[in-house]
Amino acid sequence: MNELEKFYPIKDAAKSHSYLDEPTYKAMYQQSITDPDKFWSEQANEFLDWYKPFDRVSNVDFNRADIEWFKGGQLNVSYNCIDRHLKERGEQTAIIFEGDEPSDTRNISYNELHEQVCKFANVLKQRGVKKGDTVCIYMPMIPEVGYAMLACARIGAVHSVVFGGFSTESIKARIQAADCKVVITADESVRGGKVIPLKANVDTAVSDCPNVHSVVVVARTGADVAWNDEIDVNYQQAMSSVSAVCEPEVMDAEDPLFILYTSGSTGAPKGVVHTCGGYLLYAAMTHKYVFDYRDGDIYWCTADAGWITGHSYIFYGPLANGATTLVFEGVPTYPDAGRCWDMVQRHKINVFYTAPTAIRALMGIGDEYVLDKDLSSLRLLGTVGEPINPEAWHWYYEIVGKSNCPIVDTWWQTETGGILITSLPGSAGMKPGAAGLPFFGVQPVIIDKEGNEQSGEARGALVMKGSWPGQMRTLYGDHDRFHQTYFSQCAGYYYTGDGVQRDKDGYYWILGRIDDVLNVSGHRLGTAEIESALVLHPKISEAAVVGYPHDIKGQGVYAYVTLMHDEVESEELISELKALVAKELGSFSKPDLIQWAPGLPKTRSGKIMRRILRKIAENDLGTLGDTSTLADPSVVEDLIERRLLR
Ligand code: 6R9
Repeated sequence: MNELEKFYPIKDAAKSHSYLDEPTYKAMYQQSITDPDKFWSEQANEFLDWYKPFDRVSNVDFNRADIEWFKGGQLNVSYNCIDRHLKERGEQTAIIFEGDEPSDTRNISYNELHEQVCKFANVLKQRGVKKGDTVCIYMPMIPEVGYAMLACARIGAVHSVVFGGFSTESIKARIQAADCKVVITADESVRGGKVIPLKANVDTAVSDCPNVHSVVVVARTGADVAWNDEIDVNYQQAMSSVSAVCEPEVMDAEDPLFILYTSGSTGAPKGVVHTCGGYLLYAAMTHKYVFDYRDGDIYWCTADAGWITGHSYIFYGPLANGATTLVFEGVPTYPDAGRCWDMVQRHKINVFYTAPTAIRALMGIGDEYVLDKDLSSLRLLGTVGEPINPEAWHWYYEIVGKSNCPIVDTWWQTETGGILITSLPGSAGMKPGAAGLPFFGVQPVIIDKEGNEQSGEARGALVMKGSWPGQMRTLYGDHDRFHQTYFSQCAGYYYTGDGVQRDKDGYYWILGRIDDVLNVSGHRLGTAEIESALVLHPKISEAAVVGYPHDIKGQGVYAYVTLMHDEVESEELISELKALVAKELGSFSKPDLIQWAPGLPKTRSGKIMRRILRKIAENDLGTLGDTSTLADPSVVEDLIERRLLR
């Protein structure tokens, strides 16, 4: 049967658990489109506590890239995620922490979370951090990363979390771009038994960041690290001497909450800015409805805090809803491939949310690691980050979920703040590989190459009509680039950069990026950044990077490199290039395959024809397409000759 025709109806268990049956979803969706201000005003008052009510629900002009929600309203995000729960659930576990070693686990109650966050906020205040200041967080997945984020939110500082796997160069670039004066880090992080020297990386980075006056260091492993008394602050010591009282700062709904850097198709990473009111509402509301979250659920999202999924669905969404959320330091394959299922069994996880790349990796190792565990606590499974291939979907559904748990395939982006397209578990059946239907207030539109809206079954570029509260507001320090990137491609719409297909039932099937952004293991990598790193090597004159299908990672990184005149090809040079990219960008950006390219296919205006390079990398030579616009069509023959996959 054609995959597009496979359909898994909603099972009774999902129906009876769910908040929303199909008619309720449809009615609410309809209301969210026909009377959005009334709809969102009600939701904002249901989900959040405000110090002062908002004056206006939304004020949006996509032509000018001006987006505001809940203007005039005042609130504090950490108050909404912690303080307001204390009366009813102070002793309830807010965070279950499990370290890299399975024996290292502990529970943090809402009371304890409150104390830690207040103290941490006071430590930051002591170092001079004020409302509006930017703070860089470069941490392992330990509870302190959540304390740090919430402490910033409490005092109105804007955090910029940098993934702990990023290189020294990436941290430096992000500290400088957001002008952070304070960095929060740990001595080391441990993942899968391997140690990453976070503090040493920060030391190297801040040696080029004269504005950084404080580096707060959490002792995770207790390793001996270099210490500079002038700027380094011992977290544990500082926490022991500050007060546990810290009043939350009153913030405007549109004050920035955080910056998160993500890769674009060109140039430097983009500092996506989210604000307090709209973002928190959208994270909380999607967390409740998409995961059918109920009080008492044990919820686990395996993402890292360095990605938007960690922000919205480990910390902000779940904590705003008073949930118990699991923070995991390790990796799914350590000590063995049964780690996740062992954790599900031990912590009685009800909702499990992960990425297709992890599912594929675990599926490849074998069913025995799943089958010997008791997974009966699981009620719902989720995926995010890339399209899930039907084979992995079936494994997840049948072997992990025992054909009893709905799978929510959630499509969204750093820019969207929360989930925009997914089949809500109690209101729509599932199609393996399809993201599904739009969430409330979301109006997906498919446009063709000329920018015309397509109706019914269609294929084209995915854009959004109208705004939703979780939408990003700007790119930090560069509103023109924000306008240019997202609102100039198709006037009046938000341009997602993804290709999509809509089927006869209105389900959306994401086809992947249209631009030059790769999706490697669910991580967004800009080809331009990898190319820039490669040409830093003195022996390389030019580089072009494309993706190719990779069994586990979804996409692998395939680099074509051109040597400087008189330089020679060698295996050593290949290793040097891989190491160079790892140093500049982090190891997951490292090319999987590097092909020598004496010439690259270019148009007469000098644009590299990536379409052709992609086909050669994929060994898909039958459909190279038109090469007539190339300045020198003979380079293509040569590249085909040298291709690495056959
Ligand atoms: C949340 C997140 C965004 C890009 C997005 C798309 C891809 C994410 C997906 C998916 C198919 C899904 N993507 N979820 N593709 N199905 N369920 O991943 O944010 O890191 O910004 O990446 O990821 O291409 O445009 P981000």
